[in-house]
Amino acid sequence: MEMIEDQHATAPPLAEDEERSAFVKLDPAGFFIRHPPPPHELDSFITDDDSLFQTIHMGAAVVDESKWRLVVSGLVSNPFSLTLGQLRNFPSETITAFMECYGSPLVPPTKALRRIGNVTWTGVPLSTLLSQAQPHESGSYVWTTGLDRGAFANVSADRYQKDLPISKAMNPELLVAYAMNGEPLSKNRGGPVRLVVPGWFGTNSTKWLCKIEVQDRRAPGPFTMTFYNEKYPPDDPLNPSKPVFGVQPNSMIVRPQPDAKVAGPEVAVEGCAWSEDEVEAVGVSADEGQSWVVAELKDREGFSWQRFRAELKLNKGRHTLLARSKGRDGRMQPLGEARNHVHRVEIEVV
Ligand SMILES: Nc1nc2c(c(=O)[nH]1)N[C@H]1C(S)=C(S)[C@@H](COP(=O)(O)O)O[C@H]1N2
Ligand SMILES: [Mo]
Repeated sequence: MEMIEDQHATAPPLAEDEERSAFVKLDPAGFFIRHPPPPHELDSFITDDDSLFQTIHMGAAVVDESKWRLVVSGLVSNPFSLTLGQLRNFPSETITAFMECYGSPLVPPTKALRRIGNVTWTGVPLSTLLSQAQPHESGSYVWTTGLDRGAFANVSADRYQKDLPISKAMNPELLVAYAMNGEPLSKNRGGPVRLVVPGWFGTNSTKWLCKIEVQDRRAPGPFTMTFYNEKYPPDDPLNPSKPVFGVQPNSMIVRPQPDAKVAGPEVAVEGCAWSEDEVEAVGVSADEGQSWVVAELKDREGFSWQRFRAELKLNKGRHTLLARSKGRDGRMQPLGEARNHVHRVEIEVV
C-alpha cells in the first residue's frame, strides 16, 4: 500500500457548535492578570511558567480533555476535526519565542509596559493543519476561537475570537501548541491547546483553542473589532485604526537593578530586546539619549528575545540608564510617551 506522506489521521467534521461540549466552566471567572516580576528578576533566557505573566479577559476555561475537539472548517475543501491524540500524532515543532502582552485592550498604554517573557512552545504548525484542510482561493483570513466566553469591559462575547491574514497563518512559526517549556499547557496557559503567533502581541495567541476557520473577511467579534485596535494619536483622522498585530521594537534593562549601588567607573548594563523582526542594534545611554554606547547583542533564536550587554564609564553619583532597540526595518524605540518607550533605570555609582 502506498503511504500518503502529508495526510494524517483526522476525525469527521462536527455538527455545528459541538466543540462547545468540552467547556466545563470558567475558573477563575472574570478578568484576571498575573503581573510579571520586575525586569531584574527576568534574568534567565527562558522564563519559567511561574514567572510568565497571564492575561485572561473573561475567565480561564476549564476544558474536559476527553471531549475536546479541534474543528478545522470554513472555506476549505476538506473540513475535519481532531482529538487531542490525533493532534499529537502530527509531526511537531518546538520554537523559542518572546511573549508580550499589548497591555491595554482599549488604547496604546504608556503604563504597565513590558508584560514580557521568553519561552519555548511545542505543537503542530498551523500551516500543516490548513494545508490538510485545503483552503479555497477566496479564503483570506483565518479565525481562531477559544472556549472561554462571558464579558469583558461590559461587552459580552460569545467566545474569544481572533483573526489573522491567511498569508501570516501559513508562516511556519505559528503553532497549534500543546506544551510550553516542555510541559503540557496548564489551564491558565490555555490548555490543552492554544495558538501561538511568534512575533505578534499575545492577544493573537488564542487560548483554549477549539476552532480554526478559513473565511473571506475579518472576524466580527469584540476582540477583533472593538478591543485591540490601535489608533494613535487617538483622535488623528488621518491615522486609521490598525489591529494590534506585530510587536514593535522594545527592550528592558535587567542589570543593574533600580537603585543599585555599583562600583565604577566601568559599569556593565545588561538586558534583553525584542521585536517582530530581529533586533538589529541596541544602544545604552546615561545622558537621556544625547549619546549612545552600542551594546553587544546576541542573535535571535527562532523568535526569542535577544540579550545585550554594554559597558559605560560613569562618574560617582546618581545616573539614569536608558536602553533603546532598533528593529531590522529601521524602527526605533521612542524616548517617551509611547507603548514601547525606552526603559529607564536609576542607579548610584559609588
Ligand atoms: N481564549 C483566550 N485567549 C487569549 C486571551 C483570552 O483572554 N482568552 N488573552 C490573550 C492575551 S491579551 C494575551 S497577552 C495572551 C496571554 O497569554 P498568557 O496568559 O499565557 O501569557 O493570551 C491571549 N489569548
Ligand atoms: Mo494581552
